[in-house]
Amino acid sequence: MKLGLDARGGVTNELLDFGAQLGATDVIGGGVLPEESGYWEYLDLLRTRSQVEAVGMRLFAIENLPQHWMDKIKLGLPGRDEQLDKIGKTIQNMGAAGIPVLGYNFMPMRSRTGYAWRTSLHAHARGGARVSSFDHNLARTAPITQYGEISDDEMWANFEYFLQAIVPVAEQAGVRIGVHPDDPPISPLAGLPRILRSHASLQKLCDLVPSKNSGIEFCQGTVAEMPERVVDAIQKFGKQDKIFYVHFRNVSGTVPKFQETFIDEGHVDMRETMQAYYEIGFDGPFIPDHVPLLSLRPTENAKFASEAYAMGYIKALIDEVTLGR
Ligand SMILES: [Mn+2]
Repeated sequence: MKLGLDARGGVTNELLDFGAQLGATDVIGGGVLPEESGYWEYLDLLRTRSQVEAVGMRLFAIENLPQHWMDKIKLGLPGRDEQLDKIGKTIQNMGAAGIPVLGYNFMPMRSRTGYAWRTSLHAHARGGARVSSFDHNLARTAPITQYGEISDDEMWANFEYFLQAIVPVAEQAGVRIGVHPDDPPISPLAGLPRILRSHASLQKLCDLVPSKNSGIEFCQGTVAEMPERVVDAIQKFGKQDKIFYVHFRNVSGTVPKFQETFIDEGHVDMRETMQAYYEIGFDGPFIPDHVPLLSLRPTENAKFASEAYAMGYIKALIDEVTLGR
């Protein structure tokens, strides 16, 4: 089990030094450019890997394809086959460049602040640190989007179409693709279904197009927003080798209403979950996710401090569980 660095916003040398100094060994990267072509070039991917390895870490995964590379696939619109071809090209290029995992999602909407759909960005964790929250009562009146209302069955059919096209490419390229559960795990929102919202739906994904190259980007925070027990999901999917890497964060409450918290103040016992990963033989990286923003200035420094708190906590749990200290 390894400490990972969250470089999803872009791999920079400053961030890599920060991660290496905190003891991270693996990087979850993102922000590979350019985006206009609809796929990533081999050489851009290889250079990102080389940049990470230059500081002694490993580029474990690239997380998230730009939403406009996948929107037609997700919504079943004309033009989806062209998008599928380009995603296949990205996966082939990742394999050639030696990047083993692609993290993606099948969430139909992306807001200005990201895929996680939140009703407030100004909730407070301990001491007034800023976090986001979700209250379904506030979201029930969300206007239907330009895509109208789509059923669960249609969305599953779109997902199956995606997997049938892409999983064989991933197998051929030696790349594993892991999907993030829908955050928040509740459906529909604004008329659009959110299909990966329970342990049963994650199992359905695993069984739909079965492959050792298709699994889960296990966002423990999102799983903790589901009413079921997090430890049960770790055991269930860990034993099937479906957990590719982990977003290790905590929340308070489950759908229909929850808020994000510091790693050590939500409703999930993080020590117990770390023990569960260890016992099922999980060997991948853990990265922080949605860390509460500390009230420091400038905000750029606060972001580093907020990440560092979570990373130190994760490393201490890994050391305690694996080394007994
Ligand atoms: Mn996540």
